[in-house]
Amino acid sequence: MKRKMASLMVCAAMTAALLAGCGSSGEPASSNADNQDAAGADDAAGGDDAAGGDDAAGGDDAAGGGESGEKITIGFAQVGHESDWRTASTKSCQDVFSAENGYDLQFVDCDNDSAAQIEAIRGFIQQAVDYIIVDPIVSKGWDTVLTECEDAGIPVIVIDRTIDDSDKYVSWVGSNFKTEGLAAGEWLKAYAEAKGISEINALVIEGSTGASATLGRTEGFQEIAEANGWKIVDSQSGDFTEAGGQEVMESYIKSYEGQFNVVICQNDNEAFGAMTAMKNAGIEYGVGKDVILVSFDACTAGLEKVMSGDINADFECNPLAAPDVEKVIKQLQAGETPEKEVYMTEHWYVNEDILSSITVNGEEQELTVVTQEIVDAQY
Ligand code: GYE
Repeated sequence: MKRKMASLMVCAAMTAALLAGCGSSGEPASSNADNQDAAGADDAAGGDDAAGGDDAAGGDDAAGGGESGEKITIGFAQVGHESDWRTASTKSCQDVFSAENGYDLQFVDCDNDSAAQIEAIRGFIQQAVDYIIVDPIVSKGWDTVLTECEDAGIPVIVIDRTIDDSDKYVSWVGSNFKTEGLAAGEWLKAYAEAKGISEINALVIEGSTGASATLGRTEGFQEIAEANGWKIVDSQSGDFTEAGGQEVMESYIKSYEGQFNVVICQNDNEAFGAMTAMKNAGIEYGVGKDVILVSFDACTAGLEKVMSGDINADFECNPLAAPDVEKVIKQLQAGETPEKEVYMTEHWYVNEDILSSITVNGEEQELTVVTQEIVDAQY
């Protein structure tokens, strides 16, 4: 209950922020940073520099080259536009780093192309932005370009997915994906026990290959599967998209019909695709049906499917990192050293009121039954 209240309060605060923020409109497009002036060209108005205005360091922007009153320029190399989660993440950044708040946001949608993402960052270096935000499509291959950022004196803030082969960034704000995978496993274990299901034959639809979100969720779930002797019948990438989820599920049905009783989708959009494939094949999934369906993200549309009983459990990944990223930038502006790692708060959502909590990493964590109120408050 306490966690639920906290969640609702955070959401209420976000709604207020969204209303106050008034979004800029970065178009999903190619990796050419030059045409991505998402924050608009009305920089001259910058009287009420919200980010710089209450700058503890005083007039001069410590990190930027700008004089007092100038906007803080941020280059944001976003993964793409593959999912509801991604849309919420982009909106969060565009709302917080708006012109009204004192920022000039250069937004680049990298369309899930790692090479394009590196080039976007090089474009930001050429533009001499004050800060770079990157959500790394894949976890490896970062040291060279991050060294270039360091040499240019541009602080890099990583959001969401992690970088595993370089530490040349000032801060990372995101989620513990392995914990999410462990939570899904612990929930399934407790749920199967409560329902008297003795055998688990699971199909996994993974996220994009090489993404830390995929690696962590896979590792966490596998750990619990191995410890309990479950069979993972197959595990393939659906690329975090609805079309990918449907395609993988269709091929799973061809190969394994009648041989699975659990489908684990590593995001909501894949779950929607898997639902379509199962529906078309006449396979019944969800609460009280033949196949237990588990998802990650818990965006609004995912929670609606939990409430309707189509998805049994959904493990939240919070996409609203931008307010925490802004805190990091304000600390840098003030000459302070931010935390190297900032973890988002998230919740585990279920349809049935039969288990109140699970134990993850030795810690008791609440399960929240989805209600309309919760759906309405979600991003
Ligand atoms: O789960 C998925 C998105 O990196 C955590 O990427 C993120 C994942 C999220 O496409 O929906």
